[in-house]
Amino acid sequence: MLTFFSEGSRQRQARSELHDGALVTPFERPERMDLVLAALSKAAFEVRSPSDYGLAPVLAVHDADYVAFLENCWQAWQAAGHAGEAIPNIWPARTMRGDRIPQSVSGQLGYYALAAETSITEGTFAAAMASKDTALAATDHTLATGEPTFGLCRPPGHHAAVDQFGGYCFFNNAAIAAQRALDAGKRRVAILDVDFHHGNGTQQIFYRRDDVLFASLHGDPDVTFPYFSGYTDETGEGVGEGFTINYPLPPGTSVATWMAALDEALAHIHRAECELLVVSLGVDIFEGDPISAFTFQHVDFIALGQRLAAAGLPCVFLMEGGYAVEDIGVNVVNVLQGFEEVTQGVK
Ligand code: OKP
Ligand code: ZN
Repeated sequence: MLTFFSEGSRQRQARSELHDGALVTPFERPERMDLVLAALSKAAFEVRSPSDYGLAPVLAVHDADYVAFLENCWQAWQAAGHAGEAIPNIWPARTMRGDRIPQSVSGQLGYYALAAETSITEGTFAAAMASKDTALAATDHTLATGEPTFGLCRPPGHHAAVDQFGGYCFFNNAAIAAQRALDAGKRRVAILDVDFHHGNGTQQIFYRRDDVLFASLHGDPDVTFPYFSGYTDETGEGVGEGFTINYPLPPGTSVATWMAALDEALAHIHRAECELLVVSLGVDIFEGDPISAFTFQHVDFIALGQRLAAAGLPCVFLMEGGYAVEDIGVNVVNVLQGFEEVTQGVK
């Protein structure tokens, strides 16, 4: 399967993630990409660089003030004389005002962040730009050829909302891709999010729309990040009612139960007459993932790819999470090869 990857993704070199009450080396680290690239190369996948699509496709789903904040944050943080990486520590919480965007970068970080684990650093904006270019190039290739395509996006995107970053995400690559397909003439796009964590950002961007169906299988937010999104009663609003569907599953959920939920999600997508499938491909559903709690083995990722292919839609895979660093390459390749086995009739 043709893959797109931008070397620009390496420009995010964050040192700090707030985890378990300590600043640790981020789980979302550049080595993840090298391991996926090595596995792709071993499987003889062709990897191409995306072109530069500029900011217009980003502004089609994100607010301009948010994008400007991300672009300027690191410089403002340094100008303010802070020693470490830019990390929020105050929010417009429920008992305070949410209608003010403070002048100070510290206040702005709280306004535009949805969580505290994700720092902003020198190359963060550039890497986010590279990541959305990867998503757009992959989408364009599928739109032009009908062939499945893999976008090795990094940083990931599914937690990024219209005007908020967090959960390692800055620009919502899947949302940018889906909007691109609509702008190219597709009438309805499905985004299927199989990452362990709920894609709250993707859901929020399309919550009141019926041209993008968002379906997600994830750890029950009652006990799992992002805690405040991903429950079954979130089904969309207005014309978007019925175009969001969530399958929260308890930690330790068996692969058989997970696959049954996947089949329900695919049936829902089928009924909605979608013309393109964008898969938010998080492989943190792997049993060995250090920050997740599902039970996928290597071989189960092949079955996942096969089931996705059975949906019979043109398909764009976009990388989201996956942190069991040694294993993410094989897990990603297994999904893509499982998919190709079905679409190409290869065994
Ligand atoms: C990003 B993606 C562990 C708790 C979770 C943030 C997880 C972000 C996941 N300290 N912290 O969905 O894979
Ligand atoms: Zn995840």
